Amino acid sequence: SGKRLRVLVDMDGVLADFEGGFLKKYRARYPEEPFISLEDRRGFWVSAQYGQLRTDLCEKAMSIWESKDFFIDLEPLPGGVEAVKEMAQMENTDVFICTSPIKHYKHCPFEKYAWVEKHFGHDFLEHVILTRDKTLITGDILIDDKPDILGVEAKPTWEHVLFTACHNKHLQTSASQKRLLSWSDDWRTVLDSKRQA
Ligand code: UMP
Repeated sequence: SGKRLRVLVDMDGVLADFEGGFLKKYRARYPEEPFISLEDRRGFWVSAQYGQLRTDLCEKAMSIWESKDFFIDLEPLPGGVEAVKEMAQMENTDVFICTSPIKHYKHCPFEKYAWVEKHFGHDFLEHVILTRDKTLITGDILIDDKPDILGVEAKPTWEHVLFTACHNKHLQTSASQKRLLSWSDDWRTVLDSKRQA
């Protein structure tokens, strides 16, 4: 078809190592407290699993990503920045980084823009969408590690491609749910299958 393909790419857990960055800073700040290894992570919400471990650990976990420099210091996940740069250069392809900021807004939205500028360059800020509701954003594909992406739009235009992360790798997903195991996986074929659709 002659139509352009619009790809939405999530940030935390897909381009930026939220889980690794969290665990490193949590252990440094709370060295005496129990923690959950990445191997033992289950469920999208880090705060929920820490809260189950011990009630007060929920807010200790939250204090980590609410702190200054948490989001800007996140390491890129292997191959992600390169893949998005390559997508942005592809013919008939529009790519946007689509990410939900936390409601503690003092640092997070600023640092998300700064992270994109640092790793993609200033011009790529044109390609950033901050939203708490991704169902409102139209696109052909959304690459995201969150298993359930819900919002006010019951029928989002995009097909959700689940990006594998420590918290979702054990999940049984439906036969129709596409997965990308990492950025070494065949993301180009995932895009091409939507172009033909
Ligand atoms: N987040 C929380 N609590 C958690 C885990 C993550 O608030 O337990 C935040 C980090 C991100 C946002 O800012 O939620 C997730 O955004 P998306 O990856 O869905 O864009």
